[in-house]
Amino acid sequence: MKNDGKFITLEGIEGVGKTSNLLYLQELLTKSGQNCVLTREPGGTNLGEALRGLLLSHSDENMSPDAELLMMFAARAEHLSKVIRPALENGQTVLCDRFTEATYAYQGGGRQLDVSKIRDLEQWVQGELRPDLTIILDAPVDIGRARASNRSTPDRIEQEKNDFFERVRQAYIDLSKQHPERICLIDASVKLSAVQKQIHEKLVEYEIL
Ligand code: T5A
Repeated sequence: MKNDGKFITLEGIEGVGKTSNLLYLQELLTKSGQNCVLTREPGGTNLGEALRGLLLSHSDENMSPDAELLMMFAARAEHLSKVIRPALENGQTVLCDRFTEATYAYQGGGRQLDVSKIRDLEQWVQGELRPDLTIILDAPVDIGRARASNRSTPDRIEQEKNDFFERVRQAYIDLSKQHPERICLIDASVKLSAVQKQIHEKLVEYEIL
């Protein structure tokens, strides 16, 4: 695949500031002359947004962890084929609010699914494509949850208990250690301007800017 554009993803537990900082990233990259496409997972296409609705809405019937995992990748397959790959081939920079690292963190860490299942699906759906840079916004669970709860009522995943989110956070920290060449962790517990300063420094360090 011709892959001229950069693929950047933003990750972290609930409420750490992904949406706020995605807009900051867009501003920085646009100023530097890059043509950005902003998107999110699960979502980004009609099918993906419909699956997002099913994944995040409350239901009387429990969803099995395997069904949850497969729906994340079904949405991702559509997103890659309709939005991400075409934009990268067109030389655009793709800024995505969550991607496969979220699956490792939530379904692998949180739900404790076998990571080899995730790895197999990642290889099947993505082939060799991985983000050029993943920024993980890291903050203690109570800070993220407090910020998120100020803003909206909890969705199906947000209603999980603290130990679930502690496992998610730890899985993100582990991912940043396993793939330091493309995944970095920054401290998101500090005020927004201090988070943005770190993001700017990482873009320079990873030669995106
Ligand atoms: N999921 C997703 C999986 O389980 N597997 C997968 O493979 C994928 C792709 C998606 C859900 O799906 C799960 C994970 C999620 O549970 P989502 O909407 O992407 O949901 O995720 P949320 O974390 O729920 O997104 P939020 O919009 O709630 O949180 P954000 O985007 O991290 O936070 P943001 O920017 O909206 O900020 C929250 C509040 O905090 C303030 C903001 O102003 C806002 O009010 N804030 C700060 N306040 C003080 N200091 C700072 N530094 C601040 N930064 C932001």
